[in-house]
Parts: sequence; structure tokens; C-alpha cells
Amino acid sequence: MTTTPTLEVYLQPEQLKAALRKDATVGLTSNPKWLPPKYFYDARGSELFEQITALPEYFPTRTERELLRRYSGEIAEVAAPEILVELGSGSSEKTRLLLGAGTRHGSLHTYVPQDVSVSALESAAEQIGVEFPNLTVRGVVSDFTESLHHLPRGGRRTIAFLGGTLGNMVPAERAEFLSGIADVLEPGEHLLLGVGLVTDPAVLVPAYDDAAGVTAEFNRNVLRVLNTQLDADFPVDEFRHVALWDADNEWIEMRLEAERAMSVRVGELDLDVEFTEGEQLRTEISAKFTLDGIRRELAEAGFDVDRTWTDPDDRFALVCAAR
Ligand code: AVJ
Repeated sequence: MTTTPTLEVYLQPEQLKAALRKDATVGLTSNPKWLPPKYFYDARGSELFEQITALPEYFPTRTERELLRRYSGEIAEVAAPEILVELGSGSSEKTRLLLGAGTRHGSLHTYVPQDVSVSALESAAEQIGVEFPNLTVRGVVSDFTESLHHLPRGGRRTIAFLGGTLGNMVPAERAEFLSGIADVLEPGEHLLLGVGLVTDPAVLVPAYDDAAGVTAEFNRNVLRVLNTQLDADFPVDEFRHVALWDADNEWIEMRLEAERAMSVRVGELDLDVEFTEGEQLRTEISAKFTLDGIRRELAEAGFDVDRTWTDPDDRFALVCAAR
């Protein structure tokens, strides 16, 4: 049986644009200035992120892939998913390992990749459909914080949230997000998290500041998105990429530093944004976790942690938690 993947769109380009207008208005008029990381991922940004995942310095993706290669059989046994929902699925590249294990285990019949990027979802859903002809594939274009209202029914579900993307949220946002997931799951359903662990800053920082400058381009891409979407005139090449380890908060922070004083016009917002020389705009946090810390956050949200798996260097963890 081969069925064509379907794509359900709950986030229209106009809605994404309205959210961008609102977030850019708030963030660019705040002190310090900031922008949410979800706007990195237009077609070019998604492609740059794919390049990041292959960089020698960026260990999270290959570490998580290795964990999935090793342990997806155990994960399938613990969670026995009939429906696998993946939040922020991107290219779904590592998910193939889970899909393979789920189908071999015999339980899995449906894969629901969710992402804000239509381009990433379309190609991922199509490839998965070809590779796993017996799986029903239902792509969902939405914002993952809002996608929980549209969860499929009709079988035991596992929600996978991989890659360390949970780290893009500050603790209060994570608490709300995790309890939101707990609320929509039934007892016996699972959440599978992939999280980066607190590790040596000498390893972490280069992962976000690679020698080839791909992460710098990815970071600056958010300004290109504003230029295109909001008719802004950021001189993109006059912003310097900054990545630092915030030891108190245990997160990596990415910023863009204005190399000179400037006034940026954001046409669609009828807004002029002043930067002083050296002023930094925060574009992303990527929080890292300890096993005790993530267990505690999950327990507070209403989960029971069944199993954790880590790599030999303790840089990344897969955490499987039951509702
Ligand atoms: C996709 C959010 C997991 O935080 O490591 C990679 C994004 N930013 N390099 C991460 C990212 C800079 C990535 N996540």
C-alpha cells in the first residue's frame, strides 16, 4: 500500500507573518533587543541549518543520530508507538531510525511530522512516504507551541521532540510547554526528548561558532528574513556573529553585534531601530541540561521518566517519559 503523504496547514503564511510583525515589534523595541529563533527557518535558513548539522564542530546531530541508531529498538519497546508525532521535524533525517524501529516492532502505522517550514516538510514527507510505503504520513505545518491542539487520534502516540530544540525555550516556557504536552497525552503515551547536556564550554562554544562561518550565516539569515518579510534594510554583513556560554543559565546564547552605529528602517512596521556601535541583538538561546534537571522538569510537568540514554562523552541524552 502506498499512500501519498498529506500536508495539513494550520499556520498560513499570513499568520506566520503576523506573528513575525508582533515579535519583531516587541523584540526590536526591547532593551536589550532580541528576536525569536523560529524565524531563522525560511528555505535558506533551513538549508543552512542542514549544513550546520554536518559541521565537524556541531556534535549534537551526529551524537543524537548515533544514540538513535543504537537505541531506537529499545525506544520502540518502551513506548510501543502506533502514531509517532514529531515536533519540529525539519528534514526528518534522524527520524528514519525511529520509523524503522517502530515498523520492525510492528506497532507503528502513522508518522506525523510537524514543522513551521513548508519546504522542509514537503520534501521530508515525500521521501519518508517512498522509504516507508506502509506508513501513513500526515505532515502538519504549524507552530509547535500551538500544534498540540491538532494532535491525531486513533492509536497510542509518542511525541518526539528531538535535536535539543527544547533548549530554545527559557525555563518558564519549557514548564508550560511540557505540561501542555502532558495534558494532551493519555496515560501510557510517551514523550521522547533529545536534549543537549551541559558539557565543556570549549566543546560547546565552537559548535555554535564554527570555523567555516556557516553558523554565522545562519544567524545573520534572520536579518535577511526581516529584510524580505518586513521590508527592512538591515545591512546584514555589518553584523558580527557572537556565540557565548552563559554559565549561570547553562545556555548558549547567539547574538548579532552591530559593527557600527546605525539606524535600520523596518518599512512594514513603520519603525526605525537605532543601534549603537557594538550593540548586540539576541537571536537564540540553546539551553543545555543535566539528567537530574530534565528529570525534575518532566516530573513537575506530570511525566514519569522511563529511560534515559546518553553517549559515552555525556554530551547528549535521549529521554523517554510516560504520561
Ligand atoms: C535546532 C535549536 C536544536 O540550538 O543547537 C544550531 C539550532 N543554532 N546552531 C541548536 C542551532 C545554531 C539548534 N536547534
